[in-house]
Parts: sequence; C-alpha cells; structure tokens
Amino acid sequence: MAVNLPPQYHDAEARYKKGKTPEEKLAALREMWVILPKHKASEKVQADLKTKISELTDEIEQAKLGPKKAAPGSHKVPKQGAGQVVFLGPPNAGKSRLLTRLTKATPAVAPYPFTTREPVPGMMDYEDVRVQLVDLPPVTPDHYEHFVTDITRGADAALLFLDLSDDDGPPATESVYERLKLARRRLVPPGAPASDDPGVYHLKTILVANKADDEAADVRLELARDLIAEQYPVRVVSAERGTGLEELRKAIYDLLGVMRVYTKQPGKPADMTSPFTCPIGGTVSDLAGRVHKDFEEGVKSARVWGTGVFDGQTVGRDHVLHDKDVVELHL
Ligand SMILES: Nc1nc2c(ncn2[C@@H]2O[C@H](COP(=O)(O)OP(=O)(O)O)[C@@H](O)[C@H]2O)c(=O)[nH]1
Ligand SMILES: [Mg+2]
Repeated sequence: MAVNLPPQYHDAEARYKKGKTPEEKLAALREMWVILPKHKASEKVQADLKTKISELTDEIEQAKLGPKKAAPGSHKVPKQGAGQVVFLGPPNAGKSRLLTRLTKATPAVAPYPFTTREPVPGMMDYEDVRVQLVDLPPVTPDHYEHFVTDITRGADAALLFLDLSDDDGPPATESVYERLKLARRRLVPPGAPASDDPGVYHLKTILVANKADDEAADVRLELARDLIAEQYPVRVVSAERGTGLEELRKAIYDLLGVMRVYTKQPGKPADMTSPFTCPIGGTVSDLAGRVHKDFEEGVKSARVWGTGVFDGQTVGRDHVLHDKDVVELHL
C-alpha cells in the first residue's frame, strides 16, 4: 500500500541520510517518527523506523559503556517457526531445565548459577506448529550480558521466570524486570498498549512460576504478585516433575497472537500438515506475503473455506482471515 508522506518527513529523512554521528541520525529519525502518519497503510514504515530508532538508541547507550566485547549481532538467533520467545529470569530459576522439557535442545542444567552464557535455541511443538524458544543467561542487578538487549529487540514475546523454591525468588524476578527497563526493554502483559516511545521496546510477557513442587511455593507466588509491578498472566509449573507443561505450551502459543492458515492449490486438497502463521487480524494479502514476498502485492483475490464465509467463497485481498481457514490464493 502506498503511503503519502508530508514534505517535512522527506526533509527529516534527508537529515538522517546526511547525519554524521549516531546522535544526529537518531534526532532525525525521531523527527521522522513524530511526522509519520500512524495508520494501517504506514505499518511497515512504522516498524522499520521503530527498529532503526531502537538500534541506534542501543548503539549510543552501549558505546557509553566502553568497547564492545563481542561484535554486534554475533549472538543473533535467526528466527524459525511461528515466533521467537525468549527466557528471562534470575540465576537458577530452572530456565535451562524447562527448555529441555519443552524442546529437544540440551543446554547445561546445574545447581549453581551462571551456567548458561550463550543463547540456546530450541523448537517447541504445539499441535501442528512450532515455536522457537531461546534460553538466555541470567539477569541480575550486577550481571547483564549486553547481547540480551539485542536479542530481545527481535523477539516476539518473553517468559519471565520466578523461582518458587527460594525466598529471594520474588525480589530476584523483580530485579530482572528493573534491569531490562534500564536497557529500554519493558516486559508487559499481553494486550498492554504499544510503546509510545520508539526507543523503548515492549515485549509481551507471561510469568512462569517454576519449582511448584516446593512446599512453600504458594506463599512465594503471592509475595511475587504483590512485588512485581506488572500483572502478568501466571503459569505455575514444575520443570523437574513435569507438571503444568501442557498448559504452558498453549499459553506460549497464545502469547504469540498468531493464527494458522492452510493453503491449497486450485483443484487439489489443502495441505493440512504445515500451516502458515500470521498475526491475528491478518488479511489475504498478509498471508500471500508469507507465502512469497512478491505475492503480497500480486494477490488479487482468494477462495476461502472456514470462518465467516460459505465454502469456497471468493474474497478480496483485504478480507480478514481466521484461525484454521483454508485459502486458495489467486494471483
Ligand atoms: N525442585 C525443583 N528443582 C528444579 C526445577 N527446575 C529446575 N530445578 C533445579 O534448579 C537448578 C537450576 O536449574 P537450571 O535449569 O540450570 O536453572 P537456570 O539457571 O535458570 O537455567 C537445577 O539443579 C535444576 O535441577 C523444579 O521444577 N523443581
Ligand atoms: Mg541456565
């Protein structure tokens, strides 16, 4: 979709391109952000601008901390599956143990802190889709790996861990929230309004209260609910005993806010084995863009079997799809 941009936007963009320092570039990008009309047609431009602002803000902040230990992007985890969900929490909360329960990944699990130093991805099966989970090093007020800031920018959602076997669990989890806030990452409950500052990244989060097998688990969970600033949905689990894990799988999938759509070729049955996933509220053209980047503009209509249509109804490119619809794209 074409976006009509006012002349002031192009002026600011020219200043961005001519900017010599990251600070000059950032100032110009922030002007562009203010001027940019915020509507559906400009969603892609908005997203690009947000990413650039966030990247430059982080670059400027990290430069203040001294030379980088690792090259930018060296800890990047390429996205796979229906979405990427990162594990954030204090040491010893059972993040790595949970990853071994939900995926085939094999991170080291140990009864002492700081065992995990690098991001460890694994794929979680949920019905007929797969979600990428990424175990990360622990976060404490004194210990923060700066690549966590980069990884959380690209992630779709987060699990915030609480250790129910430790009296220090609730304050330790609160510290994780605060430390990420310092890094301009705000862990918010799903459905919270989008960030109004493009330099601050909001990450949809649920609280995973682990080690529910501890006898004082209930009391600590209550304490944590009072202490932690945001009211996250909570999933109570025991990674060790394997309780609560099926409910957690569903909660993780739901957190992504995606729907499954199956495609078919004319005259052939649908491929019901590997759905495409799109954000809930996505249209025929959004789906087409997932199938092939050239199809997003190229798709003219579609036939749809599923919700809100009669079987095989022909719809336009702006038709909103539903979970489990079967779609035949017409280019
Ligand atoms: N009792 C109990 N112990 C657990 C549970 N989950 C993990 N642990 C133990 O907690 C310790 C830390 O686990 P780990 O996964 O390495 O924690 P991480 O630092 O958050 O990755 C290990 O000794 C685990 O066996 C659980 O649900 N219950
Ligand atoms: Mg670990």
